[in-house]
Amino acid sequence: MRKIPLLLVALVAVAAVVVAALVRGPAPTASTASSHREAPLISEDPTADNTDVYAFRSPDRRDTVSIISNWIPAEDPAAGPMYYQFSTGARYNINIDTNGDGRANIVYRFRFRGSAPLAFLRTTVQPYSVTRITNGRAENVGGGMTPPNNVGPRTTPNYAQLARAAVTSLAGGGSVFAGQRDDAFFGDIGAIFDSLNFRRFPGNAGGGKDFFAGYGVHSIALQLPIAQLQARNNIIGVWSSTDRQRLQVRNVKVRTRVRVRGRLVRRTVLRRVISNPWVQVSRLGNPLVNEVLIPTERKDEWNRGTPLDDGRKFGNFYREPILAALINRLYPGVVNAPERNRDDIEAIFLTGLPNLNNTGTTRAEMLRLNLSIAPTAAVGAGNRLGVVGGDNAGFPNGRRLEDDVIDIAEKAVAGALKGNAVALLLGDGVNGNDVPFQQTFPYQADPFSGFENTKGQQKP
Ligand SMILES: [Ca+2]
Ligand SMILES: [Ca+2]
Ligand SMILES: [Ca+2]
Ligand SMILES: [Ca+2]
Repeated sequence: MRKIPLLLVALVAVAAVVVAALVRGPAPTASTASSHREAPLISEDPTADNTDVYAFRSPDRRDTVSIISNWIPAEDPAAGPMYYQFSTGARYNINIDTNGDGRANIVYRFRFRGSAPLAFLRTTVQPYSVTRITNGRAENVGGGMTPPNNVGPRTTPNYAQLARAAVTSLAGGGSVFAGQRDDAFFGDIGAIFDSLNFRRFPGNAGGGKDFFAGYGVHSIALQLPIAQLQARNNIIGVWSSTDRQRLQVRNVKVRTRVRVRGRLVRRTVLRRVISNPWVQVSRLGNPLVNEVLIPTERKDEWNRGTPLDDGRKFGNFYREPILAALINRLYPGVVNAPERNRDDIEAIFLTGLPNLNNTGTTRAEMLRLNLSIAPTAAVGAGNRLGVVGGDNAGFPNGRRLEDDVIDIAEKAVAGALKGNAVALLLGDGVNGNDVPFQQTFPYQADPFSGFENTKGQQKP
């Protein structure tokens, strides 16, 4: 009997190692930024790391909303032979709240299978399934195949055609795409993390270097009929999340009969119970929340939480943003960002803006989109500053690919909506994506090929 505790200790020790391995995932890659590598644990698990979420009314199909969620930060298109792919051990979720209570009414859940290797390359297609969970009721609504990653003209010729062929229909309406894309996010991360440095003053004067130019992401894109969502006041709240399975080993006391010297007697014994519950390891609604509003020691907790936790546990970080204090410390007497009572920041992220996309008094961090506001005529044609620039079809009313959320966030945190004129001069000098977006679903550009290897340059 004395051996059992030792065995259990050994098992728990092994389990702890396995849990650590499961939750941490594969080796880290070099990159940064919107929600790319923003928290300690998730930066060690890139295939589960949500980088950006977009939600906008589709300019070319106005009766639909497009929701795009990206994972795997800063994919170098030339990084073979193990090219990037969705994790087969993760659940990828797109969550939609349709009644403003901060809880998802509709979840689109994606599971991916492994890809068969092509000789020594791993860049063939990945099959996937889509489950739609409506108020807790799950139904399979289809699935498809990712296109391969864009390796180069000899391996993946006619890439645009390969990618287009990967768009498929969902049962009950809507379209879906999953696979590698050019990262639509843009920004001068190198300057920003150098203590909010600027290459040219004032910050919005251009001259920034787009860290993300030439890099890809793995993307899940949905296009859904607006009528199907039945959203209260036509406003939805959107976020994406990733789950992984944890290996849990517990010792449970059980009353049972055991044989002692030939006789059955009642004893309490320890029994090992092994389970594999799903746990959320990453989430993302609005851009830059975990990145700049939540302090580092709380970022992992934030990734495990729900939108309602933002009101309950993190509310002060919205009302007293650490970025405002940082701006004032780095540029004393210049910007004078208001540091307290930031009801404007709270409204943008937690309740929605009055007369635009407010969903009531429940404080929950979601990307809110008022679907009754008409989209711009074409993809990429909106004012990059969105609502701050007088264009209500853009961030923080949903988020379009062209919305310059770094400039908007810097201006907003510095007090643009509170009448601070200096705030309007802030920006990182990168005003748009390095390549044009597509005018049809799934909208983000085809990824650069590994053969092109043009990181930081324009496509030829
Ligand atoms: Ca992230
Ligand atoms: Ca709800
Ligand atoms: Ca890009
Ligand atoms: Ca910018």
